[in-house]
Amino acid sequence: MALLPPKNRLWWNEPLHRMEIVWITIAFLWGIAMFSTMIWWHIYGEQNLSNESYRILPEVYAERVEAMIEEYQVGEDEFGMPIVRPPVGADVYLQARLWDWSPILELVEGETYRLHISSLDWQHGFSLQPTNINLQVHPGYEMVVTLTPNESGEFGIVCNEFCGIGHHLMTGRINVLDREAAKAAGMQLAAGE
Ligand SMILES: [Cu+2]
Repeated sequence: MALLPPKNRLWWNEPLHRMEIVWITIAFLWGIAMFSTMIWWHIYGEQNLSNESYRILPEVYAERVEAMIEEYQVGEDEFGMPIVRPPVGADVYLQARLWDWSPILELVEGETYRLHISSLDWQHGFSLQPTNINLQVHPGYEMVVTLTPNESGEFGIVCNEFCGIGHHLMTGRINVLDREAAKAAGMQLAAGE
């Protein structure tokens, strides 16, 4: 009867039943195996990003985004969102806020960038489609991802962290130029052919 305390109060002095020690051993080894899988998958799964994160004030982050837009803007889309073409290898800044991703970055296939992502106001979720790269984006912290686009085209960004009434409208874009187009546009490329 479980309502009353057991007769023998010092249950930890009781010898373990063989079956019990077998199950404890199995559970322990399984736990170790599952834990090792996380490390193994991080290295060989090619899925988890090795990103860095730093503290930054939203105002300071906004200034860096503004400065980059001012320096490298090449146009704007039909909604007035600036299109920015930073030099290859640069630190590039993407800003999340209620409810847009700013600016539209134009990167070059095969070139490596440090992509900074942060939020000015609230928690958002960076989800790059169709490659399915996902990051949580918080105000006060910037995520830095070292990224080398391996195919050209237009990539969509959606917010995948519910952030209010305009959440479903919170989309953005990264354009990846192919190397020929970038050269034709007069860009200086760094990576070898
Ligand atoms: Cu959002």
